[in-house]
Amino acid sequence: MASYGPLTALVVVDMQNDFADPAGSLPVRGAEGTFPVINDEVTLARQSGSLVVYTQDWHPAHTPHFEQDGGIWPVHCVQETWGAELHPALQLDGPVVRKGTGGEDGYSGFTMRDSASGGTRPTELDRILRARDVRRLVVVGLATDYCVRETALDGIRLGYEVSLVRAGVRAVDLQPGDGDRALAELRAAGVQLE
Ligand code: VGL
Ligand code: ZN
Repeated sequence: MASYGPLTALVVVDMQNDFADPAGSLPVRGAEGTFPVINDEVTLARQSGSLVVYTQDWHPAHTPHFEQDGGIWPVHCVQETWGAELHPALQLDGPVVRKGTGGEDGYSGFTMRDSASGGTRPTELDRILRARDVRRLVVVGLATDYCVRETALDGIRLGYEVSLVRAGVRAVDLQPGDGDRALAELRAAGVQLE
């Protein structure tokens, strides 16, 4: 378990039906094993006075993020559909930050990338954390090699101290080893692996 206090926030990344449920459109292998770990972290974080904030991939029906529109992913987490809902087994006890809402590509909980202009714009996440004077993030969720990776790296870039609970993440592994490579990269970037 990670340690918590008022200056730490737990960031729960994309625990949505399409990723976390075997019936989802982009199921992450082993995701069911993260629920008890993440729910325990949520409980401890809240008991310790930490904010818990959840990210939610929230795509329009067409976006360059999807294979059908020129991207690489099957259709997933489409706004207002079952697949985009946070999984019912997840303990929900804090604000939800949506990303990709305007059809942007990209994976971070902090920023969204406009695939036409290449520019990025921030989500609400950094503002929510700064409003609470948060200095340290504990990251869990899906998927290690995409949204967890990008969110943790952006956290470091933005000046947060960042920890990741290994038992609370799983990888897509489009290429075998992607998840392990992401963890090594995160460690090299200064993320503490717990
Ligand atoms: C994610 C692939 C596509 C993620 C989101 O949450 O890691 N992966 N969209
Ligand atoms: Zn997505």
